Amino acid sequence: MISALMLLVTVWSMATPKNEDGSRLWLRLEKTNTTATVTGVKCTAMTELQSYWQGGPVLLKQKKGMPADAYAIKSEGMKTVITAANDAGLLYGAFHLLRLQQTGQSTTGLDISEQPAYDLRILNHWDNPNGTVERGFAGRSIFLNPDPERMKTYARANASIGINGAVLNNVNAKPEALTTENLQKVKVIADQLRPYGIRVYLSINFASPIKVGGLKTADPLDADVVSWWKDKVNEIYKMIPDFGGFLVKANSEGEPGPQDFGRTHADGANMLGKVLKPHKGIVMWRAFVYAPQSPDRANQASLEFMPLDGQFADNVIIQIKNGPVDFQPREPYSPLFTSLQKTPMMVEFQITQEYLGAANHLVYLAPMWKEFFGWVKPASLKAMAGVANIGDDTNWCGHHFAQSNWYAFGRLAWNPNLTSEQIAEEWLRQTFRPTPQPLPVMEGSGHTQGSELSTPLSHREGSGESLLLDMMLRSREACVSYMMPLGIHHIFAGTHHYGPEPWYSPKGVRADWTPPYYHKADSIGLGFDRTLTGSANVKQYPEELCRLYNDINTCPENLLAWFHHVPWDHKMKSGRTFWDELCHKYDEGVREARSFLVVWDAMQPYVDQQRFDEVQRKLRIQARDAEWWRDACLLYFQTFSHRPIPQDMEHPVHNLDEMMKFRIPISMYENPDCGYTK
Ligand code: GCV
Repeated sequence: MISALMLLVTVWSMATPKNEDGSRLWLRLEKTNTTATVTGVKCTAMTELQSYWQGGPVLLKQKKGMPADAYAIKSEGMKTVITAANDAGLLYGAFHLLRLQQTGQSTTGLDISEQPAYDLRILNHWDNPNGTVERGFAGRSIFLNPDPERMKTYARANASIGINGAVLNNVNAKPEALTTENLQKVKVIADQLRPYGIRVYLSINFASPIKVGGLKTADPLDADVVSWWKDKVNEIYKMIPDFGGFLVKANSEGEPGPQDFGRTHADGANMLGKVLKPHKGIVMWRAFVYAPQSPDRANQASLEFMPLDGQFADNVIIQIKNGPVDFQPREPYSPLFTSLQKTPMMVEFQITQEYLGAANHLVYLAPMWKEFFGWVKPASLKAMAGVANIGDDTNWCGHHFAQSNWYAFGRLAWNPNLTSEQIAEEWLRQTFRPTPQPLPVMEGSGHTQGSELSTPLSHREGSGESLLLDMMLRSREACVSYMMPLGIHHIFAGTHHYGPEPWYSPKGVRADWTPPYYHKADSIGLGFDRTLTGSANVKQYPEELCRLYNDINTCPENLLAWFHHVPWDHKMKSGRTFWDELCHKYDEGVREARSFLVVWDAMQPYVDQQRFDEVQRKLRIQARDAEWWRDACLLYFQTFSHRPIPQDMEHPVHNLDEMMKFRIPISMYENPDCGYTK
């Protein structure tokens, strides 16, 4: 280990970097002293390049007929020509060029053409009118009193990775989102974001005609209701001519919807689609629905939406979470993605780490999103949405490394074929390397896939950058291992979802909001039987996958307890019993989390002190939390398995009864200071 860590000393920067607070995100190019020569179309691309470009002259050219937002960058002698059909395309081209400069790549001999995979690359902010952010772990809403400088950085950061839309408020939408007073605030933000190609959208409360308009009903087929929405939409477009449209959470978790009036999701969505259509607005209608009485929550969305396939208007897109339950550390894909045939769909990823350690754990999410794209063809989707992890914390995301998830989301929405490695490497170089230093040679480490946890990170060789890269790539799998390996899911603390509470089951709480509903631990085994003889959820998948998942001997082991009630003595591929394997997985996760700390500690000379200290503090919390997760889950499940913890692993160091009494006094709007520290 020592030799590996010493190696990095030789390759990463030697100068001690100045303290940084993370407020500049990955946009750390210094303004140039002399204005760069940029000619052609006068737009934001020009001002960006004039301020930050250090190379030769650049010409910005408009070319009709190119796809919207696409661009070409070509070197012509000393000059670089960026061509695009619209200002946004030129801006994306400019940021591409700046990225090359910032990551130390060649900026000559260029012949690049890029086109986004999706027209709509959108952040969903879950911000409330009082400034709280649901599942937000980085402070309060940036939109409450939008500071122009901060808005500009937000807009630049988004544009630099191709994000072109922002839903400004929580899907649990307060009706006041649509009051004239609020719309005036939205207009101010829209004006600030427009120069960077970002359109604003709003989440709406389906009962707004009653709550804001004073009508007696919000029935989507009622003429007065339709006319109220028409007037409201006209009012919005008068203020914000390029307003993007509405995001709707309807008949879900207590939110109102068309079913309250005996209508379907299609009736509700199409009514809104129709009033937005003349303005070119769209409706993003969420498929996140589940009923308390359902024996399997994972079945619910397909049951409600499949009968409506083909009934949605052409400016309605069904927004579906990547998995069938709820942003768990690992889920299979939501079967709606392969079942809906005649309905435009978009995926909703969660960038904020509601279920992945909030802003305390370093978990790089690109591997999780790439896993989804291994199941669902990118081309089968119309758009990509990500629940933002942004707040008014100085470093925007609460954890310096959480910025990489915002970055990765944007890059994947632009090009889902990029690899997790490519994106992490780009981000690391821009975020931690001082410029314009040459990049270190990447050698020796041989990048791993996220699932290969066999060689501890702290025993691997490589440059500082490659060790950090490896750490990022392993972090999601590590998190799955120490939180809920082998297909276990939703065993989180009741309300804030931070730590483990597999036992949480208070009287009166909906069963599907308690962990025992999902893990079903008993003397026989552990896991949710979703086979054909269980909830039959496997049947919602294409035949081949159905067969694969249905058989306990062919089901991928990392989804075993998702699809099966696995007997404690079930033989795993490793030769171990399921119980022993579970114990080892948890322990492997703990060891991984500890190794991140070792790697980071070795970075001290090469990272500025402030960010070094802040990340180190978080990694310590993560390592302790990993231990807490392992101990709580294994000791609790042991009360069902009645089997010993294997001798060849570290044994729990905490007491179950004490962990069961432990509470973190936080709401769903806060990041915990730490987890269990006893
Ligand atoms: C915005 C989960 C979260 C809720 C969230 C909901 C949703 O249930 O815990 O905070 O509400 O998903 O995505 O609508």
